[in-house]
Amino acid sequence: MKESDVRKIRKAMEKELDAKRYEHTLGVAYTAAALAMCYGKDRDKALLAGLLHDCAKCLSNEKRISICEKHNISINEAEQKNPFLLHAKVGSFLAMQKYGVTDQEVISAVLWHTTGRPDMTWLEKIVFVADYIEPNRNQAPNLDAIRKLAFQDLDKALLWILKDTLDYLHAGKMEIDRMTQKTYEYYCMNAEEGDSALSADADEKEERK
Ligand code: DGI
Ligand code: FE
Ligand code: FE
Repeated sequence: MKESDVRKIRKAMEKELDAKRYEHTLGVAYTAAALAMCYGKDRDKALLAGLLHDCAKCLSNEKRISICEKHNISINEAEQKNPFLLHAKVGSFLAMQKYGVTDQEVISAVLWHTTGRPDMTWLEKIVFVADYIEPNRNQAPNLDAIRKLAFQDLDKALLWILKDTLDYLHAGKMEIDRMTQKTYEYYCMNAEEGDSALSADADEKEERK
């Protein structure tokens, strides 16, 4: 996407979102770009995905549901009970249809930014993490530690965010989307495998002595 197109999308977001959501959006875009730089990835893609990730956040639930119905976008049980969750699906649809994005990686990063999914792409992870740690955020627990971790070990930061999010949802007795739970389980297993790989390494070293 050309620089002028990105500028247009930023202007469109400024119009489409309320002031606070726009500030958050810029925070996510720049944080995602910084993470991309840190991990040697495409910072323009990260910036664009960050800019668009909440593009459907300031629509009414009625509007989100009507967009889904009109375009045959399925609504799951959790989304039915909490239509705000639909801002991710509807956002990815609008990124394509309204904002002219053709890059599947960007579209997918918008789609999965709220629940995550197992085996996320680098861009999905970066947007998911940036959404949680961008500088305007101040509510979540462990933010200082997670912010630091994000630039050291992206998968570990992801796991902490999923864990803290699920704790928060359980505490508030909120409906949990199956995908949020599945993502958490996947990255838990992933971390355990990583740890056992590490301890296997250590055993091997021990044997070689
Ligand atoms: O749109 P944002 O507020 O920037 O961030 P987001 O899209 O990650 O949404 C954050 C909220 O979504 C946060 O309060 C946790 C909530 N959330 C994440 N997974 C689930 C969920 N809420 C419900 N009810 N169920 C989920 O599975
Ligand atoms: Fe969001
Ligand atoms: Fe967001």
